[in-house]
Amino acid sequence: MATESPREGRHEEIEAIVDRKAGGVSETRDEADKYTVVGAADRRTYANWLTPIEEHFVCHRNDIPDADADDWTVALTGHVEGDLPLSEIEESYPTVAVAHTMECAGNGRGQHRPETGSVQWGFEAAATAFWTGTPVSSILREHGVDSADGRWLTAIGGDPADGDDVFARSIPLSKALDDCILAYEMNGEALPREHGYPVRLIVPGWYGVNNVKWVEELRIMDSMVVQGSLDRDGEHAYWQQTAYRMHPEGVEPETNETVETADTWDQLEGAVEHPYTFDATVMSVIGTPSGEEPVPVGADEPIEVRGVAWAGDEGVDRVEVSTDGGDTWVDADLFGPEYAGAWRLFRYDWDADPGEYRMYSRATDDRGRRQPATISGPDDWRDALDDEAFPWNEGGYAANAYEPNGVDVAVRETDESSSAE
Ligand SMILES: Nc1nc2c(c(=O)[nH]1)N[C@H]1C(S)=C(S)[C@@H](COP(=O)(O)O)O[C@H]1N2
Ligand SMILES: [Mo]
Repeated sequence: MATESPREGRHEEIEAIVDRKAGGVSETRDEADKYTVVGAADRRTYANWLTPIEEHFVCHRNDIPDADADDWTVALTGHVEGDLPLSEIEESYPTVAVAHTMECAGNGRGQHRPETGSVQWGFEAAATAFWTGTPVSSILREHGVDSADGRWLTAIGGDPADGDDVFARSIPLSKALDDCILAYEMNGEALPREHGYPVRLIVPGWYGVNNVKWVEELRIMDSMVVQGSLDRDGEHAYWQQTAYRMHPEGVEPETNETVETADTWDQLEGAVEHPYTFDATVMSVIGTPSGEEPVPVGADEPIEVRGVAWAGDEGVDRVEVSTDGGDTWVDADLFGPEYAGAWRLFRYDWDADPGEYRMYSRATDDRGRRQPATISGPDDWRDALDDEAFPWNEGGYAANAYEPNGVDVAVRETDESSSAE
């Protein structure tokens, strides 16, 4: 199992990433430095649809493998067999680009009270990029797989493990054939090493952990990964069956070979005893006003409240904004690009008088599921859902409460005498 001690070199690596990111991201630590993590530095990242690489958060557990695109190969195993050099993936198959809102399943973990372990993210571990690559379906069809038949695709990262665990994640083969890609570019540039160079899996709308970086093996299986599934040493199922599962304190989640639904919220409502973090739960963040400085307001000039909202495999149906701490709500307009698996922009023209305001946004997905107000205490588990609260869970996963993401904004009268006209 992975060790719990901080590792040499971890801080240097984080500093190097922050340097490459030109200050667009900030360091976020977990107490034992087990993860390499940096998050978006600024709420204003969430006022825009496309997240520049420089502002895209980073999160992984192990050291970044020393990789060379020229001799990187992805092994096809399980119900398929083959070795795919990266050059063949790039040249022999169609090239596509997909938009994907990547959200770490631990986004919002820092809002759990009492605190849970690991990286104390606020809302800064979410971002939207265009990823260029090859459809998984094109590769698998070529190898004789063109229907899912209830099977699973397990992607394995080439990152050297800290302990003896293998970074392996399984997704339903139906999702993989539907819209997943093996990506080798991000926002039109070669994949940066911290984002998975030379090739990673992109699972549109699904939590970051499913988007395996540095992919070295794709395995078609009858079940999701359990111990013994892989032809290699070590712990196979840690990242699928133990970590990234939602459960109350002190509970060891049960191992499953399959689940009746991959929808994370349906699982949370009871379909699976201890849900897997698959597609993202409905969520929104206000990007501007950012609350960092007072907003000047003149007569008849509304303030544009702008942000982003996403809902995993679902569409965003509605975003409401409150400027009075949740007492009253108004509908915002959705606008801009509309891609499955990526967030929508929202805006609301706010006629504000000078004063101090507590602002919230809350989104509803197209199945009518709305962000809860708060995160419950540790004893409630699923019952929290009846009280419009998100269930506190020991790993701090999939949180989407709106109150902890609110922003305090001061509105000030424009000083007419100092204006240039
Ligand atoms: N091989 C590998 N892939 C990985 C991880 C990892 O530790 N190893 N971390 C996952 C997690 S938890 C997240 S949130 C995303 C983050 O992707 P990003 O760093 O490109 O934002 O990568 C995922 N893919
Ligand atoms: Mo993550």
